Amino acid sequence: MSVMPFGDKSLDLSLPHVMGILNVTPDSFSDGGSFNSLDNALQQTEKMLQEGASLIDVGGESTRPGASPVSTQQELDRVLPVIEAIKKRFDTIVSVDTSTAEVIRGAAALGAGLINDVRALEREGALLAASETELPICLMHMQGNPESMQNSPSYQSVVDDVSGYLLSRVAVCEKLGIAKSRLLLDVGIGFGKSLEHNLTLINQMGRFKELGFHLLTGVSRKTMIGDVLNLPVSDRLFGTMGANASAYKSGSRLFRVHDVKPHVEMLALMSRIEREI
Ligand code: 7PM
Repeated sequence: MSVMPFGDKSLDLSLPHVMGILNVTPDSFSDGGSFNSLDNALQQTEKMLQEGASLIDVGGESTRPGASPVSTQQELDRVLPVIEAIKKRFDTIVSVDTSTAEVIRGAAALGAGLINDVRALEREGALLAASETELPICLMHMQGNPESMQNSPSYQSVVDDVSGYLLSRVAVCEKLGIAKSRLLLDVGIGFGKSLEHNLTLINQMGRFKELGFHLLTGVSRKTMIGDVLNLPVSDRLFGTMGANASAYKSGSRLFRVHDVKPHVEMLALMSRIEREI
């Protein structure tokens, strides 16, 4: 048993858990912005919870390669009403996908249970805001910024560079009094990485498990799946599940996905098989 508190709830991270993606951006690349209203957001949330999601990840900033930045006010307006409505209506954990201090504070005040930051709390004020919430934090690696990160990603050794970066962020967090037990790590698939970099990180995910942190994987429908299979975003589910099954075998226990039901079922089998001796 390895129980981690997420605000008013907790999860046993010796078992796999699915985090359902709820994009509240008007330009979300694989849902066409169709959930960009409170009603649609709640309907999508209800469906993902019925399908077995343990958390709902609410994000209002598109971090798509080449995306332009959104203002703090825009992000607050998109994200906070959705978090408030979900916490009012459903008994679940809401994760907030943000790098912005004001959004971190606002989300925590509304009952969010996890801070999920693709910038690993590097933005001005984010570290202090996150530390004061006392919530768990997912630190993700990204090389560069969303506007230009896919132009020419390069590493000396992708595994050593990404793990070195994540450990440096862990150290910064510890300086502010954030306990290691509050931190989750994520290699950041697709964030300033070539296909080979992404494949190596998944192949070597055991190296990240050895660092002694819980791991989150976000590979759902990403370009690397499309590049291997030569398939559009709409046809990347089976490839996504292969990548996530591999990450599970290497110790990842949280899976950020669009397609909840197939992953809940796949992970139930992975987990049961692992328990048999
Ligand atoms: C448009 C393009 C919208 C790309 C969203 C995205 C991750 C994440 C994202 C991840 C963690 C996506 C990305 N990806 N948070 N947020 N890990 N922790 O493909 O891999 O969903 S946003």
